[in-house]
Amino acid sequence: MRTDTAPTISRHDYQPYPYRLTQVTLDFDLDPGQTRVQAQLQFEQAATSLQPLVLNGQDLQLESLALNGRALTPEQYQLNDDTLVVHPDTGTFTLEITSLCQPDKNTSLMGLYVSGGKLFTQCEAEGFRRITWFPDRPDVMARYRVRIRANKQQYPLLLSNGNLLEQRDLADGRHEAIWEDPHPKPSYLFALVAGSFDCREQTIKTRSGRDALLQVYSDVGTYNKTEWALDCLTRSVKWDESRFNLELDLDRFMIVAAHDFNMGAMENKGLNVFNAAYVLADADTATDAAYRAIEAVIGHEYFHNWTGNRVTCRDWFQLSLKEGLTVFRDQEFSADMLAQGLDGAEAESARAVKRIDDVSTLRLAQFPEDAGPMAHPIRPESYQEIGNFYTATVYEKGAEVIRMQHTLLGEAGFQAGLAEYFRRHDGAAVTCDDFVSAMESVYAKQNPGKSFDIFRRWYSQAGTPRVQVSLSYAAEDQTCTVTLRQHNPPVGIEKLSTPPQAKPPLHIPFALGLLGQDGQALPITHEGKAADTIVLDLCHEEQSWTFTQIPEQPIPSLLRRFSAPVIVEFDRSNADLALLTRHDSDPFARWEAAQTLASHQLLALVQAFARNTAPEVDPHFIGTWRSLLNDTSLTAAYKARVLSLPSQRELLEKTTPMDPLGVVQASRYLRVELGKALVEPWLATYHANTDGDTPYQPDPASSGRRTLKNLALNYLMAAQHPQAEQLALAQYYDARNMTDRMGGLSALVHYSTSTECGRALDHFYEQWQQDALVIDKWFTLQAVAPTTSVEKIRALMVHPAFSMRNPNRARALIFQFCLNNLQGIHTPEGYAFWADQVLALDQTNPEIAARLARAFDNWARFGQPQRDALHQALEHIRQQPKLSPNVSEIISKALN
Ligand code: 0A1
Ligand code: ZN
Repeated sequence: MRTDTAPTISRHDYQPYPYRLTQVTLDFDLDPGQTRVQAQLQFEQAATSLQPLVLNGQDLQLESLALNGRALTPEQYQLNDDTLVVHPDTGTFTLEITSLCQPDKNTSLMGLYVSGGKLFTQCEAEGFRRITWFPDRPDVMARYRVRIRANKQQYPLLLSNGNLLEQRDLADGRHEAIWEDPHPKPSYLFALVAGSFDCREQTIKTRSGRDALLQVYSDVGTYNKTEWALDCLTRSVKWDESRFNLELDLDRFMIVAAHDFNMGAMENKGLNVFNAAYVLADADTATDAAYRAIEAVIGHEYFHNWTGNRVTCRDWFQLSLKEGLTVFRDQEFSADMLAQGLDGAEAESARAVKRIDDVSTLRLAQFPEDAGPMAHPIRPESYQEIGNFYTATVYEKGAEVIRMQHTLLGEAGFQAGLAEYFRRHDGAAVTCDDFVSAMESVYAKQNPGKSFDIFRRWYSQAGTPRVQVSLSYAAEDQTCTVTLRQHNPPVGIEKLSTPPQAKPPLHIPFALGLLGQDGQALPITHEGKAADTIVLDLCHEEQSWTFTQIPEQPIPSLLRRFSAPVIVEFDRSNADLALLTRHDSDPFARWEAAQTLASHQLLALVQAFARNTAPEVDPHFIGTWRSLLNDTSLTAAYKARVLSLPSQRELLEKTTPMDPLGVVQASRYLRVELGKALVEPWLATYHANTDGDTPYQPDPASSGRRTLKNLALNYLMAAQHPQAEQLALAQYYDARNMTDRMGGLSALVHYSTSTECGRALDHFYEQWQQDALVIDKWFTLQAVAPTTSVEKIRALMVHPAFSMRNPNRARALIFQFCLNNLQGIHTPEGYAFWADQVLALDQTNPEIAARLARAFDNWARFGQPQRDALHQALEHIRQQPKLSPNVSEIISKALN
């Protein structure tokens, strides 16, 4: 049994650091086997008395230590595994530390590590302590000057944050570069990169007329794949100027692609390091989805330059301060890019596509998290391992909490609040509460006497609130009364306290519209204005609003635009949902109505299969789908969203107890039935959205058509239409872009029973074996194929192209199988396989292992036999002698 459980760190225990760090000078002598780092740190007393100086370190070998130029002997300091304590005798002093680290032994990909023969650093959240002894916390900000020395042939390029001051050759084939970053920063934003790269660059003029050099560095030979990335970066810079009034504050902004990377990308000041998957793209190798993801991640990291870097977090409990806000900003950037050149309802519908995708992600990843053992507020109260708190809650729910502030303040008010935030806090390390206060200052001006006192609770309350809706209509005086009632049941550790702690009500902006029986909008008069959509401020447990001059019994359109991260409880008939599906003028709510209808149908099928009764598909449901398919007013991108069935994982969340195999059966059955019943329109849709010979562009309109075409192909394959396999094969072999190629191959992998599928997979491998990102897709396709078993995955793991050390590859095969192949994973062998892989990954990369460990957080909600089997698999992990603190925290919470 494991003995050393990591201590729990609490938000309330925050203490300011007793010293200011005025200057950091780092000398790197790079060598993959052993790198020597000489650090010179200048400190100034910040507390009222002299206190011991505590520095963090991990996997470092200390060579020497000097205080104000005098070497310290081991009796003069305390050194243990993770801290070094020095006792300064003056308020202002310089500490010189020489230490060694071993990049090529560093498989955690935190600190300084080797990837593809190059050297990279990753310091967020606590990686800098693997580089040198340091006050590795975000509220200690300093100016950095960095000298890098390395072999010139092996590492022709030496990069760090800021500006390049000098570069020169040294003896013995080595060279050096000196970088200086004029902006004070916390250690988590430090970066260093060394190696051989292609570089694509462009000089742009920022709004004030300054020149800025934008550069994208990638593997030698991949220059042709960085055009899109540089274009995304340029658009990000322009967008932040035009929409948020924020100008680039650097002369040089660099992005570097790494093949081994734990996350998506990292916003190091002026030197972003990216997972290559979010940099490299061309028509032959990247799908439309990859192009959009690159745009989102490049935007996200760039936007951090202001929201995260200029104003940073006081401590890691405030992570959502930068992440929630920056996710909100990247979501808005992507939505604006989709709506470029459009206006009115067309622009709204284009933006809604992004909103739909974001809400789907939230429901898929965050809602279950908020209902499970890892539930935490967007500003967590405690953690054992901060790496475990880069969660959907902190990021995605955090973004929803920012979005609600945007809704409450309006665009202009939100901009004013943000300007106030920068006015107050530029250059500082602050808290979520500081952000809310800046926003509140504008809100209180707009709404005299009101505050964000209740709104603030979103930062401290876990769980997805439920909003019960009831509506009554009085024909005699043409009034309609809407009552909203909120409750937020206990989640996670809250369930352990008896009696359960009551959770106070939240401030929920609830957007509402009313439709007449003919589907037309019924304007609502609220706060003196008449509008088709109004926003109700729900601040108490229960509130009612009465609207007058409503000429008929209305059908409500609820939580338009998904105005709050809540679950709406309102019983309504499928007939009303069908009406909303056809007429709701809010494109988000319209999609929601179609999804709800589909969920009702799917859940009825799950039940039928569970009871062994004949499955039936409601002809009205098919009718609704037909009318959507034939609706010429919808864009292809929107139509593809509205006609997609809820994912199996989303549906699984709705079954009680969770019934994975029933969900698989029901999903497949409904796809087959929809395919068969609508064969002609699917076929027509397929052909109408085939772009012929036009050269590939990743623009929203043509990628929308490809998405819809591929959806049609899947329905036709599901229905075993006689032409479908030929269409899929032709699409695969003749494709002139990766979206079509993957669309064809994926349809085959999911539905074909012929040997053609295996041949196509072999052909794909042959053709793309040199391209790691494409081969990731090849592994993923097989991981999620319905026929794939544990045995097949084990066979793929011994394929020469598979490596557990590369996070992208592990995610492509292992994570995809465990998370998205319900049929394959929910078997006794599946669970044992999952536990084995968590333990195997934990030996080399605890951050990644802990993510896989979370796959069955919700084990207790499964029916038997899954529940007992999952419990056993979790126990098996818990019993292992040497778990990392990362995995240990996850497993112990799951078993709590
Ligand atoms: N701040 C980054 C996320 C990130 C966090 C940790 C990392 O290393 C383990 C890497 C990146 C972002 O939000 O993009
Ligand atoms: Zn971020």
